Amino acid sequence: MTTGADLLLSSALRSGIEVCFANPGTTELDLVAALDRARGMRTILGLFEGVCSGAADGYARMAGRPALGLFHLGPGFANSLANQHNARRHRSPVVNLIGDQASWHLAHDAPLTSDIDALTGWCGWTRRVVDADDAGPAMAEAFRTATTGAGRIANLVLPADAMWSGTDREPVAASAEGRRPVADEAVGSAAAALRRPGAAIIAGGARLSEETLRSLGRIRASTGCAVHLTRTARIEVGRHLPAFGELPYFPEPLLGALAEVEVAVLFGVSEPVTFFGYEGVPSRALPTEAERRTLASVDDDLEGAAAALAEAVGAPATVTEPDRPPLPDQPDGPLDPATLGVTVARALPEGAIVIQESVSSGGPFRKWSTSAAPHTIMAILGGAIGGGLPAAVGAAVPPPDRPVIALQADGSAAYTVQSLWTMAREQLDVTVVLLANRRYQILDVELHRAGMDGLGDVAKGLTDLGRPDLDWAALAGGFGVPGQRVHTATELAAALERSLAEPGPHLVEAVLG
Ligand SMILES: Cc1ncc(C[n+]2csc(CCOP(=O)(O)OP(=O)(O)O)c2C)c(N)n1
Ligand SMILES: [Mg+2]
Repeated sequence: MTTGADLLLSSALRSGIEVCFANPGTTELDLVAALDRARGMRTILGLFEGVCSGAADGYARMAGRPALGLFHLGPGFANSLANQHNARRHRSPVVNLIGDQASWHLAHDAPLTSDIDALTGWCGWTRRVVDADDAGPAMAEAFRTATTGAGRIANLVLPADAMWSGTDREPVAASAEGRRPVADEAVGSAAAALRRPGAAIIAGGARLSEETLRSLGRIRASTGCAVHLTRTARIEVGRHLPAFGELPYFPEPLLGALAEVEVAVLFGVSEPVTFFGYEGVPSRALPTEAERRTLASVDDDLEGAAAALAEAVGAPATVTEPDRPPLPDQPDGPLDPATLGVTVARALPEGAIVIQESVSSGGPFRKWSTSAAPHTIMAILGGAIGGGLPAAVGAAVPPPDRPVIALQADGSAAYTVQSLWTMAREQLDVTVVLLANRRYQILDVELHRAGMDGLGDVAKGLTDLGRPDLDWAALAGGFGVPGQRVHTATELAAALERSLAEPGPHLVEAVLG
């Protein structure tokens, strides 16, 4: 017999979904059985739902198509929410499957019953599957929703009886809706803006490809405009591409970087705002009087728009980019963000994927990344920490196999540490560089900025992760990932070389002074 669960999965497969990050329970057992029968679907267990949601996000960013997330009713899905939030900010295409009580059992308010719609509405589109026959059309609609524009989250709520009942319907294939082309008027308006003094392109959003970045380089070279990047969910980086500065995180340098802008061309992003509101500091980072013109929104065809703008400003096909500073020699001595950044930039193999949840320690690496071998950087834009290790899991899954390096702050790693086990079980090629500063450093920086650094032991105890120190090398070992601890830049360089040469996951605990 073909069940609703079979129809759901065969429709997913027909639409090109090949991976499911799952943490099931009793209401999902028919899906578990159907996954067993679904040829071509790689099913990966996560030991916490935040691992599954973050992995689906990382997978989507690298593969450019959705994976499935599978969750156990409201409580299971609730555990996944912080990384659903990040996925929403990344505009990742994701299809979530959320089991629910059998339809006739719902009214009895059994222990695991809850308001699932209240949770799914918070992060995306939602559709409840009516019965087994509806499973195919529902999956097709979810797929189209998830793949509209840059991408979004589509949630399917699955009553257990709709999954176990039989159906004779055929699977429904859906195709990606994709991005919208940019209108000629928007290109013309941006080209006119770039002829003015004080013109700047502000680029970022879901994805900046090599082709897009080369077009931006051509535009900059021929118009002399400034190009500022916001942090981007996925960006190609390296000495083979034009280098653009990334806008600073803290408000004062952010506002300073944009102070001279008279006309801003927004490309894949809305106008930049400060991460938080601070008393007396404007939320909008561009000068009030600066004109804003949108060339392309996050859902638009950025490659096409950038190429069209390059033509419109009469940019030559190739331009000479300014010389890139060579990477410094391998440093020695204690590890700090600066020595770590150089060491990692030097060690990057061509084609690496760098997951950056480095929080307060990542600046120097990002600076040197533009002088390093060609690689991809994925940041965590939503600001919900605990996205890095799960994203590394997801990024390591789609072919072609590319080595993943997770620059991972310690406090954030502790939220979703179970990711290490999935890396071990799936033998994913991930090297975790665990940035062990033993504190919530960024909160100390914020306290200092707010003039609150003289606070007492209670406050200090809320940003200090010591007493006891987390033993990351041992934790990794416990989850099945070979771990080691290093204290100097030379030791880190040697550990990276070994980890990157061997297949499978590794963790290097880099103790920062
Ligand atoms: C889900 C979630 N919980 C809490 C926070 C608040 N928060 C932001 S940064 C941070 C500490 C980060 O510490 P760590 O990962 O060690 O990075 P470091 O600041 O040391 O570089 C916390 C608790 C958050 N952003 N998201
Ligand atoms: Mg820390």
